[in-house]
Amino acid sequence: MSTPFVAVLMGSDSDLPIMQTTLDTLKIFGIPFEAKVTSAHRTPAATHAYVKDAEERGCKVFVCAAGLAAHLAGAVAGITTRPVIGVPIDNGPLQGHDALLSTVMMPGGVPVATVAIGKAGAKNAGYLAAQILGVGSDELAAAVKAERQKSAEAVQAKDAALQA
Ligand code: RP5
Repeated sequence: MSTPFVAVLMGSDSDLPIMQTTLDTLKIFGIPFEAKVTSAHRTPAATHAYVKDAEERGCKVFVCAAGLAAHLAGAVAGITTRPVIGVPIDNGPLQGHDALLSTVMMPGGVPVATVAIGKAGAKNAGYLAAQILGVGSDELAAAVKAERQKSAEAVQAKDAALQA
């Protein structure tokens, strides 16, 4: 039986400094992942082949990051019916607004769960993948809840420091 994993695709290695946040988040939850540079525009055939192969090997969720005319998430969503999370990258002259619209404005029936532009979105892509997989895993769902609790406690500690 294949091991379930998350595939994290990025259109260029220039996306990695932001997408490292997704990889780090998946590591926190102990979720196996593959990271791959593949482009909807520059390597379309390789992207298609990877997605089909990853699906067969047990990929349960695809996270796709791209900047500029960001078509990677949409192209992947057209190949697979597994959940696709899109991360718009802010590395161009339009500060990621171009990537946001290119990622989010999918035609009906081919969804991309689009998160925020940049680092917050990259972090949320990891959380969202964990929450999707957590539907079938009590252990993972509990780990997500525990991280949320830690985050709440960090906010409360900052407030307590302010009040002191
Ligand atoms: C997109 O074009 C990539 O995802 C990247 O965000 C952007 C620029 O790519 P490079 O020119 O840095 O390789 O396809």
